[in-house]
Amino acid sequence: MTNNSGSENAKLAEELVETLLAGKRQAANTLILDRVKEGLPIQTLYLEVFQPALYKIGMLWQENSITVAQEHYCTAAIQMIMSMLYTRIFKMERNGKTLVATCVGGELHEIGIRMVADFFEMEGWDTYYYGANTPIRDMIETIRDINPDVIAISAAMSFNVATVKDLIREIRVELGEKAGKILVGGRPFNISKDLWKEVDADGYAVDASQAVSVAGSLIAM
Ligand code: B12
Repeated sequence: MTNNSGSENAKLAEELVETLLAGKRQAANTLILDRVKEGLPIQTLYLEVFQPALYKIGMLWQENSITVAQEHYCTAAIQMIMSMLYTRIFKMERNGKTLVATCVGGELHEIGIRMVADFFEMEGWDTYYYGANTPIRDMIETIRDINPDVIAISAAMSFNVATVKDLIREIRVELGEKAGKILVGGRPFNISKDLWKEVDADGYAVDASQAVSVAGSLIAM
């Protein structure tokens, strides 16, 4: 199994962005799937290729070098390529642990929490991924039904941090001790390192890889 070096992965991320900005999503698909067939681990692909590629796209968009339409095209294409990987992601042996993963209501950035859910899935967890913009009421009912070991909550926009806090408060009020451990993450939590404590979470992780290890320590406590 080959595991590309950091610089090779950075080059691949750049090539992916260039290919997508040239409007060639089929070529981008081949570029990535070929590397995966050659042995590039999906975890490395996510964190060292897709994540930096998306951050780059965000920067280009922020500085008006690309249009909103180009950003949407690139984002949709990366999600399409991610979808091609599930036959590999779902193959792992189960470990009996369950994760619920969601964005809060109003939060439309869903790829980060999707990566988090996929990392847990690849470690053998049964994952329930709800994506963007999930209302508090529905999440409470879902968590009650599923009774997960860990609840992963994501916000990319700082204006959604208050909703993270509301959701956690409701989980604690309604489910008390029975609620699983609550992990938060996303851009505002990466910028302000103690913010997770202010929203009354049990833990925080900087990325999808660290999320799995922090969850492991939380449920061992
Ligand atoms: C794609 C994108 C969108 C898409 C999202 C589509 C989708 N289906 O997800 C759309 C077009 C909807 C969008 C909308 C907006 N966006 Co936007 N978007 C992005 C972009 C380019 C990529 C996001 C992404 O997928 N990143 C890659 C993932 C993998 O990274 P990540 O989210 O950080 O996740 C990792 C970690 O944070 C962590 N993590 C994340 N969640 C969790 C949860 C837990 C529990 C744990 C442990 C860890 C964890 O693990 C993840 C994997 O390692 C970013 C650029 C950026 N820097 O991210 C801008 C960005 C986030 N957006 C931005 C903005 C401004 C907006 C809008 C306000 C634009 C507008 N004017 O409408 C809206 C807000 C929408 C809303 N209400 O949520 C800004 C935010 C700036 C700021 N100061 O906060 C950014 C940074 C772009 C920029 N440089 O200006 N956006």
